[in-house]
Amino acid sequence: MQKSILILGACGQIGTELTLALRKTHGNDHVIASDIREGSESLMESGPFEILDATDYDALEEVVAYYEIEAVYLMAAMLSATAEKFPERAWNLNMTSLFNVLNLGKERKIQKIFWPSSIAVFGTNTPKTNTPQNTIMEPSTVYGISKLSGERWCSYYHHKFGVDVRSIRYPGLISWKTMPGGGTTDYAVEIYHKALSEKKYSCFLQPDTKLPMMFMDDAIRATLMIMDAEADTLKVRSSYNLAAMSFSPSQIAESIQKEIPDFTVTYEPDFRQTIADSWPSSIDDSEAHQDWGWKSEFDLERTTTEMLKHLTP
Ligand code: AKB
Repeated sequence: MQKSILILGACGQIGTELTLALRKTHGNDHVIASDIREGSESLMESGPFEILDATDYDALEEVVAYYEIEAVYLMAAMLSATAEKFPERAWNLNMTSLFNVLNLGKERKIQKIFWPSSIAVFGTNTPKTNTPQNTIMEPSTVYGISKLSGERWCSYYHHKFGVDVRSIRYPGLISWKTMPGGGTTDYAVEIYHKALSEKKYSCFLQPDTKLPMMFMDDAIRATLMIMDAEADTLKVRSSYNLAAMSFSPSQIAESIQKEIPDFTVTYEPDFRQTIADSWPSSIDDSEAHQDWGWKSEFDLERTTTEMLKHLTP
């Protein structure tokens, strides 16, 4: 009998598209979406869904046993900006959910785990451009601290208990199906919506703040690729650097203005500026290229074309 896949946090920005992509490959009935709230129509109607809190070990164990789950994608997390407002809740959600899934792996109740890390693991003392895989890591945000700790636990569970956990350090993600929530890179999605609805946008970062970014199709493809890779090709068991493009708010504004010439942007940096200033502006992802063949496909121009095409009413 074909075993199933469970997505925790399936209604979020990545979870929604990941669930739909996995359902396409593995069949709708074998990909179980779960979250603490219901999601989009396409997600809810295309396959099984469970209300599930990823921090509740007993409930999670029950769903894993019921559906004969083989692989878990843990996409539930509190992102950087919200985590600064609720540090203990962020730590509890981000760490308890990870321990729950790692312990299911240790007890051989599941065989494979995907857990997302982030460029937030880096800090102000990290080399800012072409940031290497292994470098100084001193995150200054609650979210970054939880992601760096999580990476160390993934590596520990892999080496000590043989848990097959795989991870990517996602850059900021740009998508049109589901809005992001609570991140510092969210401006790069909001800006497209506002360009179309109001022809103006007030950006919470400065015009020249360059950050690593990726279009969602690339992010989903990378996630499926690392999960399909042969276990022994994956030399990094903390989390892989991953890159596609880097741009600043003024550069994304310019690329939108090529299509909507009267679009204007004003800049009113808030507390998220400090978070963005602590992150790299570009990432060296050569180990992902070497180990599992990663190569991005979407640059800023192509991303803008896709975003405006899909969001235009
Ligand atoms: C955030 O901005 O918090 C996230 C991230 C870079 O991990 N998008």
